Amino acid sequence: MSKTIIAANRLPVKIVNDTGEFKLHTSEGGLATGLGSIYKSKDNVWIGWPGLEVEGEEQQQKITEELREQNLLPVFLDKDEITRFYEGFSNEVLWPVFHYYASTYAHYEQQNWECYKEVNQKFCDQILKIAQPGDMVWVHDYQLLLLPKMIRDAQRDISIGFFLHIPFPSHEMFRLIPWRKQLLEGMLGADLIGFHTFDDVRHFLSSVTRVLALQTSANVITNNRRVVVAESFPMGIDDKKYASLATDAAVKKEVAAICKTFNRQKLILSIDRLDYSKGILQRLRAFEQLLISHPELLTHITFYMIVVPSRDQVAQYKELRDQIDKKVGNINARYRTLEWSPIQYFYRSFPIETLSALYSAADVCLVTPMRDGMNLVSKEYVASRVNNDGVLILSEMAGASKELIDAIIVNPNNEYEVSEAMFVALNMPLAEQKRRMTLMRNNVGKFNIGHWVKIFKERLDEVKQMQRSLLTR
Ligand code: GDG
Repeated sequence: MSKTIIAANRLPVKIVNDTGEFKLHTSEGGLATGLGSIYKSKDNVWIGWPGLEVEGEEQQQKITEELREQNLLPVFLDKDEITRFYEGFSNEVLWPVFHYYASTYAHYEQQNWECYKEVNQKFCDQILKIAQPGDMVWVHDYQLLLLPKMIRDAQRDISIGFFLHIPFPSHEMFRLIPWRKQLLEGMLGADLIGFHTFDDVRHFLSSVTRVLALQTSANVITNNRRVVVAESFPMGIDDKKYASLATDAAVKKEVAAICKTFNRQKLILSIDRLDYSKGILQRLRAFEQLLISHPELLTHITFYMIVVPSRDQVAQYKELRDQIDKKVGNINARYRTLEWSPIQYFYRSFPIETLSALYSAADVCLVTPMRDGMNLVSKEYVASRVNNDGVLILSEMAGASKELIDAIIVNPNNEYEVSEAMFVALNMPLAEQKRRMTLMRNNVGKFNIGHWVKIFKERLDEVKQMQRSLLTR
């Protein structure tokens, strides 16, 4: 009986060090939910880093045993690997280059590259301990670009799928990376390579032909006489979970409390991880522009901005946080009154119930990344609007803008356009809100996370069949 092995940088659980004792917390992330039906059944396994340094073999052994009961297999990383593989290479080379921030934020260091290779090999070694011919391995994201080839070289008779959760940049960006050739070769170890959008596929194919001089026909690449397919699979969310949270009694109580606090003010909401790609500073400037252009809105609107701490060991992220603190402080100091503040800013994470209450309470959701693979927050807002009202403002640089075309689509670099979009959204007639939201809700409901998992797996099976039929010709 063949099995499915999922490999991602992080396990779908978080290990928390509770004063010397390690405790497991389940993750509510979209990927964990979507792949839950796979890794929890039969002999299937999810391999990944538990998100924390665990010292000592005894402790590691104990955690491994606990995780095994949940079909999880840990790859432990030491301090040096966290610094070099995770922070140094994944987040200071791949993340900035793939989000078009090469010149500002990328640092190319040979030692970090060496460590990136070693950690990918560590994942491979774990997989090879359990993989049998006929199994399927589904590798996720930019931290593991080399893994498909490593597995392929060691074990040929296996189905390998790869999915990139962040954008794939244009060839002009990608070619800047000193190790571009090895990275592409690594990805091409897979049989099926998935991206969120067709543009990502296009960029990937263009790099494959220019950097590796391989032959492509439409979206099929011929690599060493083996065909590899690159295709777009826009990731969805668990729409039913957000719809049912929105009608949950406890969440409704929270919504009522939020509405009472803000009286009859209109709420604009944004939720992001701390990241320069999310356009948080530019969004704040657009909000300030709104207050300048439309002073009649003062005291009638509140911008509720949640920024979730992320990668705060990396210097650029600390700096960004300081800049956001300063900008929020400036705007609030300039426009606040005794009873009112234009921005309610939170630098922490919240339980999903609170997010749901905010999605329900917000008249406008502002999602304006400078670049984003997909952006699930935009879809979660839509799924939460069970009354079909509310307005989504969405950056055209987010993968989600290719699907949620009934949002107000903006260029996040154009602060005037974003501020005017906010004005339009705050004044949009209910009938128009409902028309747009209904169309978007249909899309989010139809192309949900279950659909995403299903079509990726089916397509991988088809690619394997195509490879076999080509061999027997
Ligand atoms: C990467 C790509 C792509 C946020 N704050 C809290 C919280 N969240 C949850 C949201 C949402 C998730 O985190 C963020 O997902 P995004 O898609 O918006 O962004 P990334 O983290 O950058 O994800 C992205 C995604 O991968 C999937 O492929 O869409 O483009 O960059 O689900 O709800 N969850 C809780 N508390 C919070 O305070 N519980």
